[in-house]
Amino acid sequence: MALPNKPLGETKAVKDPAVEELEVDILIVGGGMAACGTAFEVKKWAAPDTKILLCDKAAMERSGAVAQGLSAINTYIGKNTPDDYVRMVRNDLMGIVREDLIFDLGTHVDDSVHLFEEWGLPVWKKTAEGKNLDGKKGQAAGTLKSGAEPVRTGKWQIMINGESYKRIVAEAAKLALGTDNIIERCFIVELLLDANKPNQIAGAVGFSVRENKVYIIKCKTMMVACGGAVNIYMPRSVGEGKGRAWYPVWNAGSTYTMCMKVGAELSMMENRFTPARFKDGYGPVGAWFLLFKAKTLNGLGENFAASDAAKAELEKYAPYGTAAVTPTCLRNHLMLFEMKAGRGPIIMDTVTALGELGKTMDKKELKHLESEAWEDFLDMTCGQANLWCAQNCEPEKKVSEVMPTEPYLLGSHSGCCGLWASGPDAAWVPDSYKWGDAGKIYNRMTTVVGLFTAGDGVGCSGHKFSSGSHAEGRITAKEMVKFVRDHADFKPAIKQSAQELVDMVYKPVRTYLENCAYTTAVDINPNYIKPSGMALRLMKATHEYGAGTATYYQTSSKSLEIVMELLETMREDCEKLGAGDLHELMRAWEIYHRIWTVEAHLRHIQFRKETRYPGFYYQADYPGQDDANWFCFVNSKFDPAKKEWSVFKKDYVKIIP
Ligand code: SFD
Ligand code: AMP
Repeated sequence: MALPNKPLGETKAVKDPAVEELEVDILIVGGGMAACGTAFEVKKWAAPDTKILLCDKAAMERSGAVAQGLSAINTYIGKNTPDDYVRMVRNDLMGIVREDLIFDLGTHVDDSVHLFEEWGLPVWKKTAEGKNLDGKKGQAAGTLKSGAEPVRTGKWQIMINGESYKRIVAEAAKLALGTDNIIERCFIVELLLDANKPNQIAGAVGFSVRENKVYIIKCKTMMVACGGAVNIYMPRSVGEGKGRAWYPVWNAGSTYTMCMKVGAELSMMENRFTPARFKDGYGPVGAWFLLFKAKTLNGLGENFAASDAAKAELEKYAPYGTAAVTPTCLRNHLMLFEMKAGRGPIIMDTVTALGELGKTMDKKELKHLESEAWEDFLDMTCGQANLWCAQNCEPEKKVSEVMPTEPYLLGSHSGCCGLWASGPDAAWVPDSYKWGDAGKIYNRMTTVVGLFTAGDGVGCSGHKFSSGSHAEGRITAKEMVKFVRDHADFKPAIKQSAQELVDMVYKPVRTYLENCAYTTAVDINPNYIKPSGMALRLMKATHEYGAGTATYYQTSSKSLEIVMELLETMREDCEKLGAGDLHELMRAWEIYHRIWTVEAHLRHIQFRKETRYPGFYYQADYPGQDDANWFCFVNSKFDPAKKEWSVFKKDYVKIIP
């Protein structure tokens, strides 16, 4: 159930919160695109007496990456084929991907897009004369399902009027699951293994960010879809602009940390995403490149991507670099190449692009085109539109700078880090790619029995985007229902007592309350560190040593050694986090999740002795790709009993020619 918005100020934390203990069959952690897919689908397959619960740290209508809305759905297969979709993803991610997961997604994703349209999301349509119809006109032109043509920008992307995208998707999820089965403003802190069955999930513990209350939830099976990780590196926006990032600032790596801490295997955590974005406002570039056909120029006004030097650079990374569409990391690499050579900054030539398109338009159509340029940002990154206003920028008259952002970790956009998840139960899927429990295979289950994930959580299969994350959540729903049916006798038991769990979750509050009277300024105290201080400490370390923007995304073996030591101290010092109110308690757990996640990221970079993704990061001691030794996945596992990490190789299997 949704709790009302808080009154002015944050709710003070108390030493002893109320405790609510719940037991369900299926627990959904997260309320974003993937979790909404699960919530929408799950009851259709479950027996009527199945107990299901969803916990979201925020309010589903505006939680996760789609909170502000979107202007495009980046994965719609339409007249393309799932095989081709696999080839596109494989090329963009420099060859090493899980083709089973990608193909499986490609066969399901369009159904989610058709549902979004049915629920009221306006999808742009193309007329027989090649004109674009958006808004109500697009809706009146018929649905995609009935055969109407979408407005394609690239081969895979379609345009929408998507300011209310997340509200629409959340409404359907809530209606299907029932609001009594949803707890909003509930931050899940840790997952809990079963007391009797090794490596099996049995529950989770979290707390309300609106009331002093801890939730202890037992379950037979669970999916964790808490998105990716943002603010793990120093953002480019500081001071007045602080708080802006491209990916959602409120996703703190909870998916990766919580799952890895119970022993789930991670894969490709070295793969990060540093997208090229409009400078300072973080406006996405896709619509500008693909819909408005804009070009980027270097500081000398040259179309550097078409130069001979760029071609030679791309040839070094053949066959990816020489493919028809240059992979995202290599597009960044070319930008960085220019900037490092002193030919920056990089400019998005909005003026020429709109001028060219406008040549064949009448006055009314031209006005509409200009409004589309604004709406692209107003629908998904309104801060960028604000910045244009603040800088007197009319894109048809004044160009804008673009810049690669600080690194993010994610598995659903143009990156592919995440959990090592089982593929579907099909003969064409290699044995090493599918697993489950007691002789059954469970698609999208992690290596912990009963623990599933989707969206940003599933590794090695990027380019799912919003639609694919929703579809993957729906796939997971069916598998969890199957798991519950197959494990009808399983009685989850939690090792820790309720008191131990409450003490763990509220430790930062206790530390604060016991020590805050010692100093006059509550933020400065020798006995605790506030989460905001810890966040700055983390960002400084990753920024300088972990291939942040400070070094043009370059790191080295020595730098990695240093940052690892810093991270270890940070983890130790997290014992002394202090939180005076519930918001700060959330911040304390977020920074804890971020530290673990970024440590996994850097451990993977340390292990992979090559530079597989130039433009995303550079390992200076191992420049270039080394297919002979590294054409494989890198996986890692934290052993919860021994408290030890291991990092190792996993074979890549090519499925689609
Ligand atoms: O323009 C806890 N994305 C785009 N997708 C598209 O299809 N088209 C686009 O146009 C895309 N672009 C884009 C995109 C994202 C953003 C931020 C911008 C632009 C500005 C990507 C998609 O949005 C993304 O792929 C999916 O949303 C991923 O789905 P999912 O479910 O994996 O993550 P989520 O939606 O962020 O949801 C996370 C949920 O977890 C909750 N949560 N709950 C409980 N306890 C915890 N500890 C929790 N931690 C997090 C969150 O509240 C949220 O509900 S463009 O750039 O290309
Ligand atoms: P972005 O706005 O950068 O997140 O990109 C949105 C979509 O467009 C994603 O599917 C990208 O892979 C794709 N895209 C963005 N820029 C380009 C480009 N220059 N060439 C081809 N595809 C692109």
